[in-house]
Amino acid sequence: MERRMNHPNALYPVPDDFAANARIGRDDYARLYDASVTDPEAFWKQVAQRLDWFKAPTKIKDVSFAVEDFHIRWYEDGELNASVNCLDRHLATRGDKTALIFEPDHPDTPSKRVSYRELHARVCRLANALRALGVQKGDRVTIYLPMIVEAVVAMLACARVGAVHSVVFGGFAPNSIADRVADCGSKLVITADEGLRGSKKIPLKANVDEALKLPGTNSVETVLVVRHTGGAVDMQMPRDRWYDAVVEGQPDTCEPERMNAEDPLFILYTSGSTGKPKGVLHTTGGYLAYASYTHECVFDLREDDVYWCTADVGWVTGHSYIVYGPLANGATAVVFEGVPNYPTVSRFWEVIDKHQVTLFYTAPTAIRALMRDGDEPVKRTSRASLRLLGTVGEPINPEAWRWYYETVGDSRCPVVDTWWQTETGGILISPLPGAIDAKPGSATKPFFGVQPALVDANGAFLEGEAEGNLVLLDSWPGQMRTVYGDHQRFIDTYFKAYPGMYFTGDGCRRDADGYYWITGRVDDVINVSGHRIGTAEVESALVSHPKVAEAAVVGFPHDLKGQGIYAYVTLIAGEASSEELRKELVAHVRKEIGPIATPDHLQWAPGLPKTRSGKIMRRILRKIAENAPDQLGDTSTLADPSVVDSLVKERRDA
Ligand code: 6R9
Repeated sequence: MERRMNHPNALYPVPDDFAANARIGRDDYARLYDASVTDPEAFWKQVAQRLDWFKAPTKIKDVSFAVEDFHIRWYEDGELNASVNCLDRHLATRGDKTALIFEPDHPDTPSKRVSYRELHARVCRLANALRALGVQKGDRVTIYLPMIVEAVVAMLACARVGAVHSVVFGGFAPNSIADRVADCGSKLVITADEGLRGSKKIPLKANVDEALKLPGTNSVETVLVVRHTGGAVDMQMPRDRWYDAVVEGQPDTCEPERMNAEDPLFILYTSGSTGKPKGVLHTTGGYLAYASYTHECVFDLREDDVYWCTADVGWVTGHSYIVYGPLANGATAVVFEGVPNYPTVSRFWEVIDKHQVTLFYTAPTAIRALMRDGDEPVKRTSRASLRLLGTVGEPINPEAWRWYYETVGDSRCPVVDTWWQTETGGILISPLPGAIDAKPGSATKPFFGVQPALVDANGAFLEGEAEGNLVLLDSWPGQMRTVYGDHQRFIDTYFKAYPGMYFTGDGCRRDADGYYWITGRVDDVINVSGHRIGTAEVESALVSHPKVAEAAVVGFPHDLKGQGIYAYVTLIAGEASSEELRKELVAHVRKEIGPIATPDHLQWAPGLPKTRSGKIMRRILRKIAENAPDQLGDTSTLADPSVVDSLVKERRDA
């Protein structure tokens, strides 16, 4: 954290030429923000007009965060279809415009352009095939695909027939797929033979096969398999069907389902501080209006922009800012299958030149990794097409921000540091690039309608310059509506800590200019390279190993990943620690959850620091992991203080 404070007030003003032509200019922000919070009904009614409705909403907002009368409804009498908004309505004016540019893993493989007309036809063919396979409005469909055009087609085809998609990131292991399939009772899974990332093959279909052997997954009737690499897979008949065979011969038009604004659009699983990942549920009208409106304002979208968000569709950023936001806006979006450092560390910048990308949106972890290789791999490319840069997923340290701004953007392009969450559906705190001067490391100011506040541990409001827990005082249309299958958990997780407010789980500082600086999670969620991992998930994976008696997992500062995973493991009596066992346990976690949960450090712990009531004191474990034993704080409530001394000693000697 210290590094962020280097130049706390360095201001990067909006470039004049950018401000002059921006959608939201310098004078607009205060006026529109004011309007959005004084009369939200009128404001969001106006915003809803950007969508095509079968039936326009007359009821705009009906929200109560009070636990006893809890409800969140936006546009509740409106009717629309998300795929119609992303496709059909563009056909008359943008039919031949490129909707997607597919850039494959290897640069020698040809890229492909898909027009709005072609994307519409492909979505309709798959939607017809889904209906023919018995998928109906309200059914759940799991999508486990690489970053290929079919991933976008699959999401929109679900939306067309009113099926609720649940995209599972390709980096998750069979157990994690099975948990997610079982939790929502998916009827159908769409996958591919294999994925490709940096020339490495990912056995997607084999992972699905493993997952569907696990208990709780009987709901799955059909598995559609996209032929992508051509790698060999086992096809289990009649369950498994080739994607190309089922879409073959289907009509290229398809009657869209009429959805109520509050009908579910998708479920996306995300990690919380306790238990299994939660199925975050987003609905149709509010989500789509919010994703498209924020995409237009924050990226200052123009008709001829080429927009590239490097996220994976397995995360919310891919949902809102590769698929729904950009396509609802009729934009041209790049879909990139590969990784930033393959075949070389210039890949991002080469792709920007190749496709003349104007708007580029990536994660701080990628920026930090590429920054390590110096300026030359960037400077040997042109990047003249760029006009705006964005970041998302974790706090960006000012050094990385400045390198991004100066080296990647040649000090020409505004940087938007966008803070938001799976739960929020879209960006909540971010500069508007033509209106708000940037400060490296700050997400700056709230978007329209968003009312952030800081509270202390007791829920008392902190005014002015302050640091505390970040809460939101009122709803916005893109807010999640429930945890799938467990509405009480939704209320308990987000609305109980500070009654009447949404608790984000993030810590935050507000400076004298009213700028917000997100400091990171204050709960037991670790943010590894922008991916959320619950400490409880890693702990339960560890204790599922027969030799492990107990485990405690914390985050610690990591130069590249932002945070790394630090695991303390107590073995069952009689088991001896060894380097081999350490490797085995790390591999076990990868197998149970997936590579993204790989522990960076695993320390043997003869005992864990606990209170007399048996609660593990994570605060102490975090300090030991940080190698800051002088900052352990109060240890007087420990049942056995000597446990700490031995952990500290072992950490120091490691
Ligand atoms: C969109 C996304 C959400 C958590 C969030 C916060 C962190 C995201 C950030 C940021 C600082 C930013 N986070 N963007 N922290 N500055 N610009 O990442 O969703 O995967 O649900 O993660 O990520 O801690 O609470 P998700």
